[in-house]
Amino acid sequence: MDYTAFLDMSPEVAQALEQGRPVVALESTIISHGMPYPQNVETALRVEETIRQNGAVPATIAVIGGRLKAGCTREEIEHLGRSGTAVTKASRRDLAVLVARGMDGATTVTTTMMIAAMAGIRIFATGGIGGVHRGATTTMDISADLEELSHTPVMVICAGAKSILDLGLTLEYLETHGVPVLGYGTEELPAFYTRHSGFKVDYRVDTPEELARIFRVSSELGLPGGILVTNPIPEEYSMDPEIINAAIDRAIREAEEQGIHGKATTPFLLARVKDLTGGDSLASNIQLVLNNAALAAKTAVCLRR
Ligand code: PSU
Ligand code: MN
Repeated sequence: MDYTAFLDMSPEVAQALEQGRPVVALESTIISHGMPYPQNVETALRVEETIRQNGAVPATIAVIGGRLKAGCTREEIEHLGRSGTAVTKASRRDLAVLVARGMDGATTVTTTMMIAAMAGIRIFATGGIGGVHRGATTTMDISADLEELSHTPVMVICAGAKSILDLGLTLEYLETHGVPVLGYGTEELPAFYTRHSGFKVDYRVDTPEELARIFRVSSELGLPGGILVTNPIPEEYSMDPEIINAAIDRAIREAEEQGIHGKATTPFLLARVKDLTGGDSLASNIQLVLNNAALAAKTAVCLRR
């Protein structure tokens, strides 16, 4: 197995890793499929800046012209944001075809974890992860993100999962597959736009030092999987649960009526929720990503010590 032939690290990321300096991975589906242009590009650049301000080097991950990129240039980020949904949303099953054909791909949590692990990056910040969809008992729609967390050793720092998903079943799935779910400063699983879901995380952790220690022990024990850190959206940016839940319920009904399925489901629901809440949800989304980037950078700094 020699994936290095397909992997391009930016000079800055390669040098940081070589010198043992902290690096944080970032996904690109959030750029191409998760937010509208130009807010997607602005946010991606602000997230990188936040990581730098907290002492780490950002590595935005994507597939560009069939190359696995660990560290995108400003131009590549602009290209991913401007092209939007014209860029293939790349999960694990897409990777070989995109590389073989020399295509572009916006990496999901799954493929960002894969490429981060190939590059030697251990900490990854994002907004929300995929999970078990509502109605999965008949549709079997379960995000590949959960499977990836069970076998790729990367710590994923997110704001929980959106209630477009069945959060209870998502936690059950993670438990079955041996993925620890940590709450940063909370015992409750945050629900992305809101700090509360009514579900408990496995453990509450209060410092980046402890997050780093848990990750290090997991590696030293030889555990194959990742660790999920759920970091609640800051109070001042959290949304009214009634407004957001009404928008989510309506988006799910529309998806069912229009027969949306497969990889289109998550982007459809995200876009509808954003439209139905008049852009308030986009503002919250941006803030929670910045919040996760800061925590990821601090954790990467501790992990290095
Ligand atoms: N959830 C969000 N925002 C996102 C995604 C999920 O709140 O941007 C994206 C992530 O890239 C995630 C992917 O990995 O959607 C999951 O897609 P699917 O459910 O098709 O596996
Ligand atoms: Mn799916």
